[in-house]
Amino acid sequence: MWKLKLSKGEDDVGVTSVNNHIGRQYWEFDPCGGTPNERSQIENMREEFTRNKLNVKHSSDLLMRFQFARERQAVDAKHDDESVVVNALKKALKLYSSLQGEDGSWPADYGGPLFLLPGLIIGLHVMGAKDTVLSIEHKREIRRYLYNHQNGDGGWGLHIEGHSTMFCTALNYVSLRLLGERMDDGEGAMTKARQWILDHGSVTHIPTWGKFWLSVLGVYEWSGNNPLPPEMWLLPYFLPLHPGRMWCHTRMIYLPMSYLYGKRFVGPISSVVLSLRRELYKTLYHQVNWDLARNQCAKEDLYYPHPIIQDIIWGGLNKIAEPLLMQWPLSKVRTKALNTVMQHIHYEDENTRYICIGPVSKVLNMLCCWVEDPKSMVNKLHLSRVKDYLWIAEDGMKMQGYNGSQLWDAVFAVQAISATNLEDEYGSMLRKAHSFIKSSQIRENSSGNIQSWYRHITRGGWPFSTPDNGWPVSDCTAEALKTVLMLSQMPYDLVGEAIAPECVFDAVHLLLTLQNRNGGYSSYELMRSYPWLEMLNPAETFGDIMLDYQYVECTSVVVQGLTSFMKLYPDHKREEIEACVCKATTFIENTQLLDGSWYGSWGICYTYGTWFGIKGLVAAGKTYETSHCIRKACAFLLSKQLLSGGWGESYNSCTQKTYTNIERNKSHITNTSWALLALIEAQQAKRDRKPLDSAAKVLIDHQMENGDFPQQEIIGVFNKNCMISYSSYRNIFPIWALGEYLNRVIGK
Ligand code: LAN
Repeated sequence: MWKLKLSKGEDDVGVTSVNNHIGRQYWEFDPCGGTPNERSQIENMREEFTRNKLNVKHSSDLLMRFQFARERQAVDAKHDDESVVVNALKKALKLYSSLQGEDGSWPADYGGPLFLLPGLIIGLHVMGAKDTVLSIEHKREIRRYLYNHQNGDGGWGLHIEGHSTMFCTALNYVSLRLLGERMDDGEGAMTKARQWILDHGSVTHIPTWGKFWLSVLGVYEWSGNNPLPPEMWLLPYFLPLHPGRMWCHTRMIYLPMSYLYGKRFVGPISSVVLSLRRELYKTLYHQVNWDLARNQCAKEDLYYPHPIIQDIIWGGLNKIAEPLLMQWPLSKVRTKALNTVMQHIHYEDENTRYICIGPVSKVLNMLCCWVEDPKSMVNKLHLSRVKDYLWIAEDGMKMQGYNGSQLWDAVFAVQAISATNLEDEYGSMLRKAHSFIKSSQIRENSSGNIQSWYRHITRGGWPFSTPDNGWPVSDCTAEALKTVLMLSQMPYDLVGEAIAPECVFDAVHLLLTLQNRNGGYSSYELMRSYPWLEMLNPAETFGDIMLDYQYVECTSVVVQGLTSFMKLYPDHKREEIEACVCKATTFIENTQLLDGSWYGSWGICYTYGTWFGIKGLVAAGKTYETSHCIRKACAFLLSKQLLSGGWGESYNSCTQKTYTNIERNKSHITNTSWALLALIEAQQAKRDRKPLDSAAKVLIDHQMENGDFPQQEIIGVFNKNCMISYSSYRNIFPIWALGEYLNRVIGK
């Protein structure tokens, strides 16, 4: 049976951690684990998922929840004469406390995208490490996952709820082949997938990231790729297109990509590779027109079509620069560039303890290290961190979008629990979470002269996952700051020792250095270049990837964090903080859209953005009476309330940039909670309580017997077009919203 391991690291010899692995989560297979009855219960969950796979795409994280339920006492709801809301909350808190790990975090599934596993499988296959890292059980669960998320038409979407794309269909088909599946399975899944690929123009029409992976594997030619010159890293920093100025995720992905491209690296040509060359094309492999294929892309994948200027630039680089750089004497420049790139890769690996900033760069860096030196010790360290990205639920084993969402979920959870005002009963949850949050802060800057590695300071920041990841995020830092300050005001007996003031000051310092000139906050770093750089975004499937743009979410949370800090430490950097908050508030006001909403970039979508918009303005001291922005925002939210009393926003809102309801006007508990929280914050109760009452009723009606809430449609997003799971939100946000409702609406 699969078992989730929390905060463990002793098995991985040589793997280091800055906080003794607190918050690390990974799955291990124990052949003797569980009773036969338990194993058959899990099998039933899996069968149930597969039976329903075309209707419900989102798994409910049942394996983790099953394990925790087994380890804790069974939860039975208390029925007494307390009000319905208090009862619902107590049940919800009790259930959620049973889902908290010993380390104080709430482990949860952070899957959703379907382009991540293929990178890992291709990478491990090329390195010859597939069988070392993936046991038979891993492979079985990965196959289960891939089949479970195949669409009815035979293809795979960019994420679990998306329409079929060439990118994910071709890469997942290839993954299944590398995992030993046969090409021809009659009328089966593989045949259908291959038919989908051939019907949509074959893999010559896969987007650039797909072309890249297939080239590494040896089933596509490098000449069919647009250039990714590593020499970019040798350019002077003042140029706006220097990679050091790009969004850190894009930079850290194009870094290893440029290494493999610069080397034209191709993995070993095996029989399955040769067979794939026949399976994936409509013509013979040696007859493919690679130059034409460079710019081909299936329409299903085309979210961000290339502007003409890109075709001109890539064409020029491809025809003129590349041939020169591959030959003496300019090949010396190439060698130098490749060396520089490799140094940056090692720097990132060491400073993230081989986790790397994200799932794509993790696999690419690992592959580059292996290409550089297959015998190096570094390979082992990289392989030990692969499991940090793998998660298993009833739909099978997936690769997550990050090494978890540990810190982010914990800070929201603490705020949700506190909002209920029932902490006396659930104080132990807060105490454990408190210590978890304190030990997740990043205590040091990255090594060496950080500027030469294009790194911002990191000391005092909080990451999205664990401090071993080493990359603080502005809103994670501010959300954590707010949370530890709130906890520091609570009784020691209830929540334990308050955070040390130096740690708080470091966080504030970091936040002050992260403000952009016009007041807004980006995700990880300052916005280092100009928006026109987006014209050079080569990834057809993702929007807004070139720069670390400014976001209402990040800006709002910083305003909230700094204003709560000022209340407790009125003398510390007072003027600086006031100026910062003032500029940030203006940024929030200026980015409100005409209809009164804000576009949320990391949650779906206008309900999420508007919740942050309102919260930020309220934290800055604005009210419904004094701010027309808040008035407009309330009117916007009320206009989107469904007849049922809830809100339910489809992920099409993010891609299409217009508010769209989920099909059949279904309400979604997370959207409903965000809207309810926003309206309460804007003191809707003083004006008209009815919309709040009906929203609260929707939440309560959705609650299940055991206090849990159902997993509904996917609720997170990135780069406009890819959705991602936040599996704790189904508990956190109904608790938070009902808690506020209890204390600020009913209690009034
Ligand atoms: C995340 C996850 C967390 C998220 C929030 C903190 C919620 C947000 O408020 C700021 C941005 C951030 C940190 C974020 C950025 C983009 C990430 C890292 C992700 C959505 C998780 C996965 C995604 C990453 C870019 C995936 C790799 C793929 C690419 C297309 C570049």
